[in-house]
Amino acid sequence: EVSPTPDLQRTLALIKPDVYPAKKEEIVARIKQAGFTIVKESEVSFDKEKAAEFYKEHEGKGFYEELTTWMSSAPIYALVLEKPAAVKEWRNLAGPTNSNKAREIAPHSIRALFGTDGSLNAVHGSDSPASAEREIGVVFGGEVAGVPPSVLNKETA
Ligand code: RTP
Ligand code: MG
Repeated sequence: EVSPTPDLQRTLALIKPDVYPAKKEEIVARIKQAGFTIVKESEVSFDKEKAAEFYKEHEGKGFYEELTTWMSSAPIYALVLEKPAAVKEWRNLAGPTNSNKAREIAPHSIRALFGTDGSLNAVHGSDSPASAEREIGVVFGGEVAGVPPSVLNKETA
């Protein structure tokens, strides 16, 4: 039998050092208001090596050194979010990468409301289901990554 929510997904959200902890409660409230289930959440601290692993897709880009230094400079807040189409839905709620552009074209987005510019932009969101699985594994370990158990159970029942 087909699952009632066949596109149920998980994604990784990070509340970045520019707004953590000051804006954490306001951002989490918006996440809940948008209908995401928070599967797991925790303050985490990246060391430089962990930040480099997390952002390895950007290795060699101009902003990579600054980004990994910044993301390992202070604690952040990580959340595994679950919802149908969670990857796309969380990126929509976060808004465009550059907070100044976000204020122009998505003024209610989290980056528009809480971010500063193209680098200091308040939150992270995985860019695909495969990225979400990898990133959740980097941050929380393998047990939270992958297909939600409820979906697996329905499909294999
Ligand atoms: P994110 O991964 O953080 O959800 O954001 P994104 O997909 O919209 O952006 P991405 O291209 O993956 O870049 C990752 C993060 O690197 C910083 N960045 N700085 N100064 C710059 O030109 C620049 N470009 C990107 C941002 O913090 C961005 O979120
Ligand atoms: Mg990205």
